[in-house]
Amino acid sequence: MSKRKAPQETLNEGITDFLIELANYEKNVNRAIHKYNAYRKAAAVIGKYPQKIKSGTEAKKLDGVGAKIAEKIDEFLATGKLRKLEKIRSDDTSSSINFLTRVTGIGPAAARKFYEEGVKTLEDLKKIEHKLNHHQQIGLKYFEEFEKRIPRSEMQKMEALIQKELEKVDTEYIGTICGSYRRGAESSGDIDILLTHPDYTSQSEKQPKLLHAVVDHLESIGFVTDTLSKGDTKYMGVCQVQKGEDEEEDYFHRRIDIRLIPKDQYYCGVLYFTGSDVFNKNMRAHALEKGFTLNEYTIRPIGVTGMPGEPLPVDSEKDIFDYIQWKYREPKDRSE
Ligand code: DCT
Ligand code: MG
Repeated sequence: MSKRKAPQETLNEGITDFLIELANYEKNVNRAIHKYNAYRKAAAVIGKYPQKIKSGTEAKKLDGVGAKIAEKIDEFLATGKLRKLEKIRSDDTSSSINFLTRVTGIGPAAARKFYEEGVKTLEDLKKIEHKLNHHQQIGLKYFEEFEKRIPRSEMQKMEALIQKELEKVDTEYIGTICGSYRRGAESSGDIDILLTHPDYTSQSEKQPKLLHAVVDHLESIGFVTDTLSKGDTKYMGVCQVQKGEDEEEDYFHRRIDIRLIPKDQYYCGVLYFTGSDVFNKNMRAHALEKGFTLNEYTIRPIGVTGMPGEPLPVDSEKDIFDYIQWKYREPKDRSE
């Protein structure tokens, strides 16, 4: 999961930017995940709105924009800023905690703990490096590089490389790069790969080797450079494209996650990890209305007792849309 969402380049980017800043504040400093979700939902719906918003009242007509956000939009339109944000930005606790959570491996709770111990800046973190866990140490090592978004051209290069190398390990692998890249984004925060193999289903034994063989191979060719964590089904690490002979500058180190998913759960996984997170929430809510419970693994009908039944068979993303009687939406149309 990437730490920072791309700033939106839309008609209403002033508004969407302040909503995303407020969302991050609620998540990182207050650990108020519902408020975080509410701000992200409002930012997504306003990001797609095709006109320049002229008032809070106009925005309030959109699903996900309530009275409080409408008020903030009015203040922002009238003054060009927001007192609440000005206050948050100038508050030492909020700005320090917010900053610390930008390091991968440091979540809201760890950030608050460091802050209470007097650790507030990158320099402070470097001084207590020995106290950081391995994940956090790598986060610190590549702090500046991980902050940089990955241009689509580089994502395409990595996709070609990964598909080629997967084929070398075993021709039967199926791999998909999900996340914002699959939605067509011009830049991405990280690389989210979903991997499956016909030999591996939710009924078969665990097969961590299927994941580790791929990781080891990507490491052997110098593409994977560091490991943050390596489980049976989820790998988190760091990769880097090797520069060509005619290229001057090194590529940046990038965050890469690889998940091994049973074949029968693959398309629920692809759907979930393609996102966006706001789209996923809306789709899950719609599924519930139609009597299904949907998550990153399965879609199950909810019986009269309210208990979810057995997972339904799924062979494509479209199957999932069909079950809940939703018109299929291409990845590029899944921002909200
Ligand atoms: N996801 C979700 N809910 C979350 C976090 C993630 O549904 N709370 C899903 C949707 C997107 C996918 O996981 C990958 O997450 P990110 O990498 O954080 O999102 P992204 O859309 O790929 O954005 P970015 O370009 O910043 O990586
Ligand atoms: Mg991503």
